[in-house]
Amino acid sequence: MPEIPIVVLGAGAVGKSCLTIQYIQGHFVDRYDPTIEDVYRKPVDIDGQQAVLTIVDTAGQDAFGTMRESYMRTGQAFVLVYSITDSESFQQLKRIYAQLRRTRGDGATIACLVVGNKLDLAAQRAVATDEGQMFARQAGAQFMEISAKDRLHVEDMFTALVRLVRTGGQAAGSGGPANAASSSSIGSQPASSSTLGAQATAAEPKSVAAPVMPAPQPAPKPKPKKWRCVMA
Ligand SMILES: Nc1nc2c(ncn2[C@@H]2O[C@H](COP(=O)(O)OP(=O)(O)O)[C@@H](O)[C@H]2O)c(=O)[nH]1
Ligand SMILES: [Mg+2]
Repeated sequence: MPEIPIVVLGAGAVGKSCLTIQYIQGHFVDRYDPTIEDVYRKPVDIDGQQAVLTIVDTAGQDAFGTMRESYMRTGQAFVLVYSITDSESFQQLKRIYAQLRRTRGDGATIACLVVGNKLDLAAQRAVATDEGQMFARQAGAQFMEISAKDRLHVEDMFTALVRLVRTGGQAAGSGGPANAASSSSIGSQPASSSTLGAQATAAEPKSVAAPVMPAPQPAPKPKPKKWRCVMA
């Protein structure tokens, strides 16, 4: 079964752990140790094709450290999260994205979703939907606003990401959920030819299935203090 390594990136306290746990375990955790870096494995069947998602919920104060860069290198798809109630988290996400761009190479297509979390706190909104959308467009990414707390669009988000990977990182038509607060499907950067290679998709390979990343490199992985692998 093809494995899809997904990395959840973003500033601290934007809800990376909550949205990941909500997706994997189906409940909202009010408090979660901000230093824990978890890896979850979840078998999924999306559009009749099976895959195993390996989701890294990144953590730590070392925002631009070696761990993060190593995940940026080996991930196949990225969830770029900010909180709609925290404009600093939006600015920080832009910096994280810039690092991702540098790490993957300027011409490379990156399968990523820009996600504004905490939509249930819209009354405390500090980042306008338009701003998130504009950033996503510049990044060639799809955009969604979600609530990890209310499980709003959490499932849709991972489904959209898997579809993005299967179409080679290009946003496929109007693939986003119909009722998402907003979703733009852009992503028209050409796949760099050097990234073309074998992507382990299930049966019925579509005509264009340009993989999104070079083969994972055997980066030395210093283990964070707390690290667990959780089977869904
Ligand atoms: N209201 C609301 N709070 C959230 C949501 N997602 C996360 N939180 C809260 O935000 C804080 C940080 O969440 P966490 O997942 O630990 O953030 P992380 O550091 O990005 O992993 C916690 O207090 C959560 O309860 C959400 O969708 N809505
Ligand atoms: Mg966390």
